[in-house]
Amino acid sequence: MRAAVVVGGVNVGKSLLVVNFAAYCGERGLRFQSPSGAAEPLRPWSLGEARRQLVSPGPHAVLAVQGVAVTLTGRGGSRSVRLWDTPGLVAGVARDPSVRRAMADGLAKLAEADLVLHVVDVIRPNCWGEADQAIAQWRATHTPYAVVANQMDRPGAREGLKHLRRQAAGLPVVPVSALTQQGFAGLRRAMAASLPVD
Ligand SMILES: Nc1nc2c(ncn2[C@@H]2O[C@H](COP(=O)(O)OP(=O)(O)OP(=O)(O)O)[C@@H](O)[C@H]2O)c(=O)[nH]1
Ligand SMILES: [Mg+2]
Repeated sequence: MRAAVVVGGVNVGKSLLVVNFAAYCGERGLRFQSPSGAAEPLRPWSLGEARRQLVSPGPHAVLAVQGVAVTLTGRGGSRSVRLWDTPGLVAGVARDPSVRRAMADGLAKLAEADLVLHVVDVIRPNCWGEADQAIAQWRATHTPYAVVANQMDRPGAREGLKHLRRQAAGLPVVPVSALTQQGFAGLRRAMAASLPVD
């Protein structure tokens, strides 16, 4: 199974994207797996439970790297892929040792990605920060890669998207809202174009 690693800054909407995109792909019970392959929890979460456990308005609510399997159906056949949610990355060295360890786990998973989905919050001023530039420089060259411009449902998103496109010039940008699922069809097409059929 291929690995699509969802990465980006703190609180940009990575976890909500993973849960709601899995729902969009037709998944109803989400069984997350750790990088070691252990299923955590043993029973699948409902979509509501997954959102309660993983999505939070505060930073670094979840420090675990965990993935959920989805099937992308489309023209040409279906593709099985595991979507990996990772802890938010910050520029510099985080003070909290558990955050440092979590970021290292996320970077290790990112190094193994078959596809990188780099999530950015378009509403934030300077949404393309130092950590984002570092991720793009490292992973956009040899691996299928897309910037996922999130939070497109919020006021000011169009201007934010224009700014992001200027900052991330030359990189593919897919606008979405992880909350309303707008843009998910385009995201699924971009993912399918980068991954082989089963
Ligand atoms: N309006 C709106 N809110 C969003 C969107 N995506 C995420 N949010 C909200 O933003 C907050 C952070 O979402 P998370 O999915 O927890 O963000 P994250 O990137 O996983 O955060 P960390 O794991 O802490 O780095 C939550 O309150 C979400 O409900 C979006 O597209 N639109
Ligand atoms: Mg998260």
